Amino acid sequence: MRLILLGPPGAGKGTQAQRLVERHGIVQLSTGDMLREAVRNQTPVGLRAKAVMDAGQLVSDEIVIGIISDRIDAADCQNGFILDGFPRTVAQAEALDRILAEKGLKLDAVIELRVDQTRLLDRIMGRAADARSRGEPVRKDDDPEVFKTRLEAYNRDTAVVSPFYAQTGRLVTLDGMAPVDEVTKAIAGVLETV
Ligand code: B4P
Repeated sequence: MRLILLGPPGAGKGTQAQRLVERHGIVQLSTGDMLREAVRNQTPVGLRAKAVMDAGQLVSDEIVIGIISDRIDAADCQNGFILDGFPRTVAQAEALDRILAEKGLKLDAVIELRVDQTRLLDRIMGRAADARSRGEPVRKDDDPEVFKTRLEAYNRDTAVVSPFYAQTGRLVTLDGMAPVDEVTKAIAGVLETV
């Protein structure tokens, strides 16, 4: 199964992707996690991405497309994958179509989690509070001011990705404001039909 989860920052893409990994045993490809790992390991990509991510901006298409293109070739992706946080621009979506076509692969589902923007900041602040209570570091971009920039980047560059898939009849939109278990059930319902 090859699946894309779309939605604004804090929509629950990562939360649902982890549940799908547990249930279906397919790999989660989170560009956010991959970039954070690159930053931690101070790789050349991480060194270029750090300031951009900390400011809540999007990392360049060139970097992110390169990461995904290489990752999809790995052995653990041969039975499928969940893309979480990618594509975030139409250029990334077009590149993904090209990459998959070259490999003779197709997408099974593109699922958008719709959440009112007024609810997103509360979720992100909740994630920061959870991290603090566990004594874990809080993500630099889980800060109210940086979050504003992330939402602006979403509205400017990423919101247009859903219509890109809708045009070709590939988009299913679900209510991402429902409790986590209900969103999981709704996603399972979509996957039964593919
Ligand atoms: P990401 O790591 O993708 O961060 P995110 O948008 O915050 O994640 P998500 O929507 O998965 O939220 P989550 O499930 O955790 O990106 C971080 C940065 O990396 C970007 O700003 C950018 O700089 C860079 N980047 C990544 N991909 C890129 C790309 N393709 N191109 C360019 N740059 C890229 O949920 C958030 C919180 O809500 C959690 O606390 C969760 O418990 C809660 N929650 C989830 N579902 C809920 C529900 N149904 N009800 C109530 N709470 C819920």
